[in-house]
Amino acid sequence: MLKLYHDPISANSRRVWITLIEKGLDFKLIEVNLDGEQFTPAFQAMNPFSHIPVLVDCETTVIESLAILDYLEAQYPIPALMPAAPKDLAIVRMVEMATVNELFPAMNPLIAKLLGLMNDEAAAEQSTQKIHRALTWFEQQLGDRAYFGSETLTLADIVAGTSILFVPMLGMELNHYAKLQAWLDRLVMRSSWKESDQPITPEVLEKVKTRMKARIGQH
Ligand SMILES: N[C@@H](CCC(=O)N[C@@H](CS)C(=O)NCC(=O)O)C(=O)O
Repeated sequence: MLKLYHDPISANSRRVWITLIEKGLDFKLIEVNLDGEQFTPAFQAMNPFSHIPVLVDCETTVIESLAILDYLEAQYPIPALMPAAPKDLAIVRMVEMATVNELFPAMNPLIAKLLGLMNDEAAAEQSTQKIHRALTWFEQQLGDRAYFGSETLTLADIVAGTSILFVPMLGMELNHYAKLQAWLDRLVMRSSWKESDQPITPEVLEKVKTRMKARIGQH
């Protein structure tokens, strides 16, 4: 059986979790306690970089969430979560990459602010502008279709959706992005999203804050 090593509050591992559900696969979730378990020899034998998610499929171990999604799509092609037309394929890849390379880094300072770990208004404003730029671009890529590059769900929806979901929590409304808001509403109605939902409670925020503080050497 497939095994997913994960943390329920990680957007990086949730994208794999949702893909496994959408593909209708049998899998076992193994929670990794990121307060140190990722540095054990047993875990590092799977991922020397000490990061979740890790997918194990019999003899095959795959790290890096986007590589895991590609593996799942190729190994378990039905239902397809990738469009076939070159232009649509490009949209899916662009949206995946822009999520991890543009949106995520822009969100980090605002997450630090939300957690009370950063108090630089100029940096927060700059992040807000970068997020608006990203959201405008995402909405253009969506166009009038139900999903990115397709009328059915794609990997881009899973990758972008699990990240854009956090934007309102950072104090930014999606009101100006009607198509994106409608798309997000469609996503969260799916059973895969409901099943993998982890409410962001004050306890969860505290856990994230403690971990971030430890990483940047504050106590
Ligand atoms: N590029 C990696 C990023 C994975 C990643 O950053 N995982 C975080 C959780 S979201 C992690 O394992 N952190 C543990 C640590 O930093 O010690 C991917 O997409 O899989």
